[in-house]
Amino acid sequence: MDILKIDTKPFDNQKPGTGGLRKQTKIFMQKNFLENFIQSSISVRKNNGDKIDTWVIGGDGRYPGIQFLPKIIKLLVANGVKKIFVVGKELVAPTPAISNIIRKYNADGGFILSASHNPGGENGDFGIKVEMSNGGGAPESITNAIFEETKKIQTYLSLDISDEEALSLDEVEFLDPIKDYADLMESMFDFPAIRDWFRSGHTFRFDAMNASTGPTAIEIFVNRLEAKYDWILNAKPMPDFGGVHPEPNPTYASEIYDAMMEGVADFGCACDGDGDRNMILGKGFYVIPSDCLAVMTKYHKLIPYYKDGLLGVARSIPTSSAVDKVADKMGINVYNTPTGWKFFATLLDAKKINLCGEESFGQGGDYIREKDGIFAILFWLNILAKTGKSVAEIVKEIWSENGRIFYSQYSYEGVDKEKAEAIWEKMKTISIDGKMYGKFEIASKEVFDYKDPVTSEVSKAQGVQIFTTDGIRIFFRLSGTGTVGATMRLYIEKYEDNPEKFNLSAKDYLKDVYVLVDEILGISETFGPIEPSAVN
Ligand code: G16
Repeated sequence: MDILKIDTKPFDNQKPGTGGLRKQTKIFMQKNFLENFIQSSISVRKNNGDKIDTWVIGGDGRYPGIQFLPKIIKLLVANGVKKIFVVGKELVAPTPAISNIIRKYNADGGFILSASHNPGGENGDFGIKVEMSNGGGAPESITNAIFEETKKIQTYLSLDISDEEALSLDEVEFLDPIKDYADLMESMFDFPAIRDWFRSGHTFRFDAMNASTGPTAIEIFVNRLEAKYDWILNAKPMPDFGGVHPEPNPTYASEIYDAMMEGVADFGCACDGDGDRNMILGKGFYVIPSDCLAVMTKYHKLIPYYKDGLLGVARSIPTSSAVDKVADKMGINVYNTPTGWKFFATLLDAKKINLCGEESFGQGGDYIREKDGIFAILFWLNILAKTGKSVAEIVKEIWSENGRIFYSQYSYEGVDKEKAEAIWEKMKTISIDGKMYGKFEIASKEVFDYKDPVTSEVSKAQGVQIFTTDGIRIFFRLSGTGTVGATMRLYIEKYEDNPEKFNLSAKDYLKDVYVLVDEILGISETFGPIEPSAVN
């Protein structure tokens, strides 16, 4: 087979964000855009002296992943990769199942063709998650090096064969990851207890949002746990997710959210495009992801996999401190990391933690290095089955034991980039300690820099944190996963110990804080009258 050296020109917009490179699909369709990024990623691993013998390619099935597949195969083989595992029929598999394959087959790395929770299709987004041999996203040292490489790339390698021939190369093996992943889940959770919970008449709904988790959900929930087939909604993966925005939160997963608020089932849940995010719902009750992590921590010993206890837990810094209250009481260490699952990986690898989670609808553990929607759902089913309590009872019990952390995460998506960046720059440098905003006094404001406790790698300016004298915490950062303009993310929390207030909605309880944030950041002043596009 002849190796081709193909001339190309650098693109200046290939900086990976929070979870890989994400762009509008039409940007990815530009000539050589994909090849440049893949070649740059491989070159960085080669230049590091890393082995690149075995590689995994997976994806959430979004357009045009399957068309990109032969191009990636040719590029990898031309660069010396000897074995390529292609995961999932039509390249459809949840990210956690792909992470599992990378680990199981000792691959040296992988590419996941997914823009996660972003909409798909020709007018949606596409992305590439760059995976390491531990089955997790590349750390910043690697993604920064990839970005540098993309700025100077002049050639990429390929093979002088057709796309069809590429798919049948000896180096290529197609794998169905569902059985491996379902077996893994069955080994971790109490499936007989969950089956009994279903058999005793409890009801369930899972919304796959026309994305990658449908077939895996049918195998696990229906075939192995005896849930009814019609409890699995939108289970057929589609390349454009049928036009839905596959993000499991009350704003975008409103079909299941509204049905659960009307009490359609005892337990409801949803996963995002690539199956690493989840939303948890009880009958008429929505569980915020921060509280999910607190619940998992409290009940971890009910899970066979965690019966010997937790080594530690971690949360990203914008996540609420609900888990800290639970973990403190149980004598479990809590680590705070920046946003981005890759920051948990070093703690997991070093066995400092074995459970972690984020406000952005994700939890996971040490068995893989990606967050995992179905894992979180099974965790809940296991808890419901073993305690016999309802979702609302479980969460409210934690509030009455520890006080409730009222929490809200809201976003201004796709706003003017320059204006959003100006607010970010202002917030990093502004000095407001001691300043009054109406009834609120600012106690302190700090820029959050992170030093990885394992590698000592420093990641600067991961957000701005503001505390008021009466205990409000505000966190602000720019999203690293949006593809149009900029997305400003805001996170607010306040601790409350008066049980009479526990049943208030977070939106009502925090209504003055939304106004305070607007004033401190100057959001309306900058953008004019503006409402956040997603409030969770
Ligand atoms: C990715 C990361 C998550 C992170 C999220 C934040 O998730 O893996 O760890 O919390 O991005 O997104 P943003 O920067 O927009 O706030 P995913 O599910 O998009 O791959």
